[in-house]
Amino acid sequence: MGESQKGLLSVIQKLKGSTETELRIVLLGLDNAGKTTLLKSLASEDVNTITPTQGFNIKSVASHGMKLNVWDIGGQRKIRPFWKKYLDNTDLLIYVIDSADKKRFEETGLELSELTEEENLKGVPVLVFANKQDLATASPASEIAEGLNLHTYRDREWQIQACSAVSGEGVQDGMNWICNNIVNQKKK
Ligand SMILES: Nc1nc2c(ncn2[C@@H]2O[C@H](COP(=O)(O)OP(=O)(O)O)[C@@H](O)[C@H]2O)c(=O)[nH]1
Ligand SMILES: [Mg+2]
Repeated sequence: MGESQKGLLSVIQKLKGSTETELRIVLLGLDNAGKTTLLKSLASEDVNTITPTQGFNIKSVASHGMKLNVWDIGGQRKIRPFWKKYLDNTDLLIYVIDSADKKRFEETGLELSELTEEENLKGVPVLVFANKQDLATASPASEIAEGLNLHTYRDREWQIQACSAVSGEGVQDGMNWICNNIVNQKKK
């Protein structure tokens, strides 16, 4: 895993250098997609849990001008109005998919397309992690991209990255994309 063990967010922080701007990331996906596993490999520092009264848990990492919020979406339509405010001023959406859970591809695709229509996520770049690639039953990232109609997303930068949050494979590549496309853009 190398660098990822130090926490990939701290690597981004270094690359980000002394820029004053805060980088706000939300990490979303259906339950069981692998978000918590991914978060642990990304963040070396303590993860806090916020429990807003509306009854959903947000894992949050904040340090050195970097803020990362993580929670499960799906089955939460009724409480959407409550979590919307946690999407404010988002610089990057990381969307995690269980590549081996074909039964839920349609559901996760719907959630993603609804998310991209949220007012406060307009034009926000999306990094999709096609997670659990270590499983023999995983669909390749290219198939998932097609199923999600990512090629129709013309109003923002997007990238799909095959990965395994468990082995760490591919995670660094996704973070490199963030560094090259988001952090450097923001510096300009
Ligand atoms: N094989 C495999 N299992 C994974 C991977 N990432 C997560 N998991 C497993 O999937 C389950 C759900 O992971 P979790 O991080 O809790 O998902 P969350 O609900 O999105 O936070 C756990 O049993 C993880 O160990 C992966 O890359 N490969
Ligand atoms: Mg979780």
